[in-house]
Amino acid sequence: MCRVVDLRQAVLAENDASALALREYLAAQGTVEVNLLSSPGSGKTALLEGLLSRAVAAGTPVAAITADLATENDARRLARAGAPVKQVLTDGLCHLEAGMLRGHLDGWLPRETRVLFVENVGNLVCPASYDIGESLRIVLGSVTEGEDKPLKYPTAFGLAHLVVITKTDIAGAVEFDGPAFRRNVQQVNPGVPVLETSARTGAGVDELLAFVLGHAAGVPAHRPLLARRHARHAHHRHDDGNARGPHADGHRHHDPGDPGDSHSHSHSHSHSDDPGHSRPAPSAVRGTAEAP
Ligand SMILES: Nc1nc2c(ncn2[C@@H]2O[C@H](COP(=O)(O)OP(=O)(O)OP(=O)(O)O)[C@@H](O)[C@H]2O)c(=O)[nH]1
Ligand SMILES: [Mg+2]
Repeated sequence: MCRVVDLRQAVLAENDASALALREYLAAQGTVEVNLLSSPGSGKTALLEGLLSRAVAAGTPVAAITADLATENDARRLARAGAPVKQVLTDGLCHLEAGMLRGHLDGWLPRETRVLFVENVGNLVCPASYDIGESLRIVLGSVTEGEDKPLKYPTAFGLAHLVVITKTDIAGAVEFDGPAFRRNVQQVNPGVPVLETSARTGAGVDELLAFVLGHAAGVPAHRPLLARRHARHAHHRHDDGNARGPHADGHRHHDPGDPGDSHSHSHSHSHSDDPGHSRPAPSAVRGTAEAP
């Protein structure tokens, strides 16, 4: 048992190191990565199609990577938007890892890309523990999945910077209880913003894009991540012995060095294997979301 735990920690630590390198690589060229997580069929690709086509129409340089165990279906759908798109096949793996993603970006990702959207493998369990170099993690829950999913998958929903309710056009037909879903989200992730969307009608898609671009605008083109992280570790550091990986205890970590971060240090502790924790200050992101 101990060996299994040790092995898992080693895998996550290796991934964290790759995520740190990837984040720095992206930061150096001014690209912000957005990780989209949800269970299969929640509407990641449909929503991403809407986001990409709006961004392309506005002249914003965006790109997308979509990961699946099999088929290139999603890449074909996304390519219709006119942005650079790449399909990653994970060879049976139920999540993306930072090193794997990096290998697909090298030589492909256009340098001018401002936002790189990454559609993770449809799964609410495995991908939740893997930092893939993102600065914004968006977790989707569709109205057809039930209001209790945030409680059943607290790691996934608990580590989101933004939760998006999808397929609201059919909420009535499935008697989706929005307030209950929102309560459950807040239980595992207090204060996280929640947006409602429908890829079918387009409702909420402009707001979602504005949220993402508002976040990107707050991330400088080049961030001296290592220097900041070392300073933070000198400030507070301990090893909580968590065998479940980064953020698996459901807390979010905001980055005191991020621009717009004017609120006090609100989380209770930090991990010693911190590379996944350069995510934006939730309050800074929230402020963007609530802007009219
Ligand atoms: N009514 C309705 N259907 C939707 C909406 N978004 C997606 N769908 C449908 O839901 C199904 C799954 O959508 P996808 O976009 O493929 O979902 P996904 O999360 O990308 O799925 P995986 O990549 O397999 O995990 C498709 O049949 C879509 O047409 C929506 O806003 N409203
Ligand atoms: Mg998809």
